[in-house]
Amino acid sequence: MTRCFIGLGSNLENPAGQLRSALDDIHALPRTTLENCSSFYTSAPIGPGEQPDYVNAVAQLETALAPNELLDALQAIEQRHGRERSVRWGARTLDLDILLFGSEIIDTTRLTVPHPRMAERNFVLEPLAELTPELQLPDGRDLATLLRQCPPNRLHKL
Ligand code: A4P
Ligand code: MG
Repeated sequence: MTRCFIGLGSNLENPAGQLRSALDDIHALPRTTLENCSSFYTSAPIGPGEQPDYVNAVAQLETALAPNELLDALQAIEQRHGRERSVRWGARTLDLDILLFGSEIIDTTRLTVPHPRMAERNFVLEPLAELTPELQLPDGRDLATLLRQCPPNRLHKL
């Protein structure tokens, strides 16, 4: 089993409800246990145009799935939540990102892990620190340092 962290985000159609039901779906994944989930946070949108605020959280899993299988499963959940991919960083009903997959470093056409933008995003780092304040990234950087260096962005615990 591998410990992984998933970033959840939504800013359309009852975002907190989207996250709650996504957690139920993750809980039901084969060969996977949902171990923990952070608080939910509202956060100012990063991306083009006018968009509603996001609700973000981080979930901790143990999985026997391979990284690609986990990505397939998460994308299937996004699809069931009516996710439409049109504008990059555009508004969405549900976004599930693999933040960390054990201590693996993955760089394929489909998958980059650790998630390349997590270090700049307090809506990822804060909830992650709630779950594992002592965490070190596979490249040796520690979460506490990244949090101190992270650019500020409006964030409120729900
Ligand atoms: N992909 C590569 N690596 C990964 C990974 N580690 N986890 C590929 C998940 N997917 C990964 O993703 C595009 C492709 O990335 C996938 O097909 C997969 O093969 P997508 O979900 O279709 O598109 P996206 O999410 O719009 O693009 P991107 O670049 O992944 O966006 P981000 O970085 O996820 O940012 N502001 C706030 N406040 N809160 C948010 O949650 N989220 C975004 C999305 C922008 N602004 C936000 C938030
Ligand atoms: Mg995404």
